[in-house]
Amino acid sequence: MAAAAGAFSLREVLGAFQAAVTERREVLLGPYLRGWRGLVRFLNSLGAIFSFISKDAVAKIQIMESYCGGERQEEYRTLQSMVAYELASGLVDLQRRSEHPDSGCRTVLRLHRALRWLQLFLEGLRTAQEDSKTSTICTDSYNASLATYHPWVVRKAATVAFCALPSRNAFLEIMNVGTPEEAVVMLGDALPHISSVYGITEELYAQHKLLNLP
Ligand code: 1Q0
Repeated sequence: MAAAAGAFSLREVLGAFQAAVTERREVLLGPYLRGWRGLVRFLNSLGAIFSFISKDAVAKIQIMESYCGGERQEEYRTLQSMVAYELASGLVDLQRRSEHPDSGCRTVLRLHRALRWLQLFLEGLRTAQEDSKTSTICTDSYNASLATYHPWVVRKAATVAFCALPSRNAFLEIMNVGTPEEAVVMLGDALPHISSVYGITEELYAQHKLLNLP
């Protein structure tokens, strides 16, 4: 079944991550944040139990959108220009969150870590057996990525919420890209783009020693 006009389709969301990478391997913040907005919309459609996750994601997206639409918007066109600008201007708290608690660099780092979860989750979803549990795929991906950075209480709440996820086939269907088989194909096409955004960001942050920003 094709997605109805105006209906939510994850194809567009994943397309945003594709559009985020330029030929010069820069990451454009506009499409990057659009991709996140779409993911949050999808998360909200899964139920109120996920709202503590989407609230945090939205707060971070909003911080970034305000930079991207603000006075220094040229500096926030790409991830590369943002890192260069914030570091050169002393706008990043490197040791302790104090004067610049919401720098673009630390805010994107949180989304970047979540993107690793997404990459693992989608890969798990794509390659799992038909009768696999989405909650298991999600928990495994989370434990192998984001969980490292979360305190016990957040890990507990996240794991409880994951139990509310629908079965793998139902999940593939609500992605609204056609049959589960078509969704699997779409995931195979989309994943290299997400991996590319993830890899470029990881390299940039490693280069500037930003991977542990408080
Ligand atoms: C489908 C299930 C979604 C599961 C999402 C997994 C992430 C769990 C994260 C739990 C985070 C809880 C709230 C707060 C955390 C913050 O402390 C933490 C650090 O920030 P800070 O400022 O305190 O240092 N924040 C984060 O780690 C950011 C977390 C952002 C999570 C964004 C998840 C967006 C998910 C979208 C759903 C995608 C569904 C995938 C299907 C796509 C299919 C093509």
